[in-house]
Amino acid sequence: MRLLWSSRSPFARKALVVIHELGLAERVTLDRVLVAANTTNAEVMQVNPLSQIPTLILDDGSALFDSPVIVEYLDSQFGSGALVPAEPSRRWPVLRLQALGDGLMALNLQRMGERNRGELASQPHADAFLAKTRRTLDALEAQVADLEPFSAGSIAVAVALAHLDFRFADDAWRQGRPALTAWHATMAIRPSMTASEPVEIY
Ligand SMILES: N[C@@H](CCC(=O)N[C@@H](CS)C(=O)NCC(=O)O)C(=O)O
Repeated sequence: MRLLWSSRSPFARKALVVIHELGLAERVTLDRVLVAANTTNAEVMQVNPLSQIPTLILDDGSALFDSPVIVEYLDSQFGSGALVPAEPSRRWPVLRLQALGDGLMALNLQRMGERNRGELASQPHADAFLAKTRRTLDALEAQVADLEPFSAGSIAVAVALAHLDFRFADDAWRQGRPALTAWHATMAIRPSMTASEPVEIY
């Protein structure tokens, strides 16, 4: 399998963490690609018309995206189904948590986009993105018990928090959120997380 990926993409990191957790690192080739919201990548678009990463190319040449689809595919094919449980009482909380983590990552990317617009940046957008980020962090602090057991949801949240450190260290998201801070510290030392640290190469 091939993963179209970048070391600075949080969504791609989510897929990569799952690849490591499932012991698949030897079976997946990482293909570094450059994507951005304000351009297109012809190579990526051949298999994913959205020009987004992560995109997983299977051995038969077909492609899977986006990250929740890749995570569930890998877990169902190569894992025990524990990351995305089938049983409804576990499944919906996990998917909801994954949506929260993914949403936080998306907010980070939107904030970066706004920051990069320089003088054209919209203050209302920047303010709203930040307010949504803070509210999401407070919600996670209040429901930190729901981050266990380990799942696609907890992976998404851990990666999103690490991406905040990577791109918005000045936010100091740990301040006033001791439970989330302690939980993230235990996640950050997992081998799958240390093997996939973000790096500022595309
Ligand atoms: N919902 C998608 C979001 C993926 C996404 O936004 N990836 C970013 C990189 S972190 C990307 O491909 N951006 C380029 C673009 O949107 O054109 C997922 O979960 O995989």
